[in-house]
Amino acid sequence: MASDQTLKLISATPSPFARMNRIAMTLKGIPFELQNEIPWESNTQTPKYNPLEKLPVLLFPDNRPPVYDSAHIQEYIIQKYADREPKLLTGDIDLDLQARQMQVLSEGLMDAFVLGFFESRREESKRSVERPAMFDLKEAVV
Ligand SMILES: N[C@@H](CCC(=O)N[C@@H](CS)C(=O)NCC(=O)O)C(=O)O
Repeated sequence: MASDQTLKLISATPSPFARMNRIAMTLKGIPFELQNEIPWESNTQTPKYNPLEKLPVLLFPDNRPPVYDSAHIQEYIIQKYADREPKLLTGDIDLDLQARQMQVLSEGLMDAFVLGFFESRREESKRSVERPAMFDLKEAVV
């Protein structure tokens, strides 16, 4: 149940970035309120909190500056709630380096996928003729 003390996550249901933070907060049992948005619609709140106008954004109940970018939010969750299981990282710097490497790679792939998704939805005449074939989702999905 949301209260004035609850963290709020600006999210979109299909967003793979927000999903990582939602899973982490849910696994750790951190109470939070979801504010679902469609980030490219005119009523999105993201420009108020993130100059890059992207979600997810984590909002604090005491009006501290919000945190944006899923990786930073994830790092905050892991460190702030380090005493809660599951730990999500091991505390071993070399093992955690591998986990973070995988995270960076996944985010890079998701960035490319999201950009490709928007490119594939543009009017045919406006789409880049040099776009990689993987950006044609019909081909990529099949
Ligand atoms: N690097 C960012 C990427 C976030 C991202 O691309 N979010 C998408 C939704 S899945 C978005 O808000 N796009 C809005 C836009 O590009 O205008 C992160 O990890 O938080």
